[in-house]
Amino acid sequence: MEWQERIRRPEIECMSRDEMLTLQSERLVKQVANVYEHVPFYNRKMKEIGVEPGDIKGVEDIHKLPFTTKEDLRENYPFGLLAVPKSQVARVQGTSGTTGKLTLASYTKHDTEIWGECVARALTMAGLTEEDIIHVCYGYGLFTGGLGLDFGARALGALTIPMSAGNTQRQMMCLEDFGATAMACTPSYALHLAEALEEAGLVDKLKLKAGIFGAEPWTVEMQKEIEERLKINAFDIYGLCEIMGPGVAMECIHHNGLHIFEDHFLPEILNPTTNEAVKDGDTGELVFTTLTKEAMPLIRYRTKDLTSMDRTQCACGRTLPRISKFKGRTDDMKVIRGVNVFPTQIETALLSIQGALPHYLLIVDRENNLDVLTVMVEVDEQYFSDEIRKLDDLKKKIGNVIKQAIGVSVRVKLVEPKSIERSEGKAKRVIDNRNL
Ligand code: DLL
Repeated sequence: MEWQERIRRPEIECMSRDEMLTLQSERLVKQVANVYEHVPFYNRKMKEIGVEPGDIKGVEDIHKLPFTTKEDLRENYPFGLLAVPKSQVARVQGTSGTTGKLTLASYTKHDTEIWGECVARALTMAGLTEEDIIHVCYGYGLFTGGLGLDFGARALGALTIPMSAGNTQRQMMCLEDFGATAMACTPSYALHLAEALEEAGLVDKLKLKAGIFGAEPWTVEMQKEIEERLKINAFDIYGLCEIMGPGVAMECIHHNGLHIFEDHFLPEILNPTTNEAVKDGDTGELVFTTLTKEAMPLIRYRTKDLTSMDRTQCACGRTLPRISKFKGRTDDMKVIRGVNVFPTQIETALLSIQGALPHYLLIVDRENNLDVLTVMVEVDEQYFSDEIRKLDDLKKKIGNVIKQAIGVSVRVKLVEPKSIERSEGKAKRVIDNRNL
């Protein structure tokens, strides 16, 4: 398959750095004046630190502005952060954390149009056009995955199949019958679908060429595994409901980081402890200021997502900066006996071992005041039918490779294929039984 370079808005996506800074600065100055006047929360926060709209002359002044956190959204739930009268809110979307209230985001009609446009740019980055048939199996509802991809596919003019999540048998039937050329879901569900399609002997009957996968962290190794098994080109798409939904950043066909649509979302990468900007290439927390959002603009929103910035020219011709694939969130990080561990490090280690399957679960316990990390992983059926020695050897090997990767010993529990529950949306990879 030939992957043709397509750029939906070259006048924006290929702007010079100076032009982009001018555009962002104009938008930032307007947005700051807007929130100061219309959002009591920001008016108060800015007054508290003695900053007035006139102090913000361009993006170089961004560090003077206060941060916004998820807790601020919770405290102002549901409509406390609106910058427009509620009658102008056209929809709400949300995300359910593991506990407590929803995180809710509001959008005007114009916001949803910008959202569709950003996702259409993202789909174009994956080489898709109005000729494509896009099978959307992200959930539809308050979660932004289904509707976000739907808005984007519509703006692109492609044929949209609004499947929503779940019912794998039906997904497979529709993928085959409607001749989808692209599909969109979480990477963990893509893997589950790949497994089911292989068993049904359907992979070669499909016309799929691209997958638009995101909403959860996944490694390059997992990306390759999905590409090989589904025989597609897999693209990483990023976003969060507070800022917009999917389509905040997206990989192009060169798979060299995710381009941020920084004409709408001004990115910063900060050291999460000192709150200072880190150098390009260094990992830090991604922080966004929405430059064009009408209903619920956010200033310096702390995403807790960890990544690094690359401003070098991409082979696709876009000048939009790229962020690296996400290592995880600051709150996904587990401290095991004093060592910081991300599930993605374990995923990379597991996928390098022959015999280990890409289905795993991490369980953290505390025994006699000591943290114990158990890695439960599915392995090839043959290890259970062959001599026990092979199973023991594989277990040792997995333990050693993981110890090398993360620096702490783990317990390894090998289980048969399909023992670990498959996910239809965002996968739950970690169970932490410690009462921290
Ligand atoms: O997950 C939006 C989305 C839908 C993105 C479909 C991509 C595709 P929320 O439910 O608000 O929104 O969750 C946002 O998910 O802060 C990240 O921690 C994580 N996340 C989203 N995309 C990626 C990705 C949607 N590509 C939270 N890689 C974010 C890693 C991701 N993590």
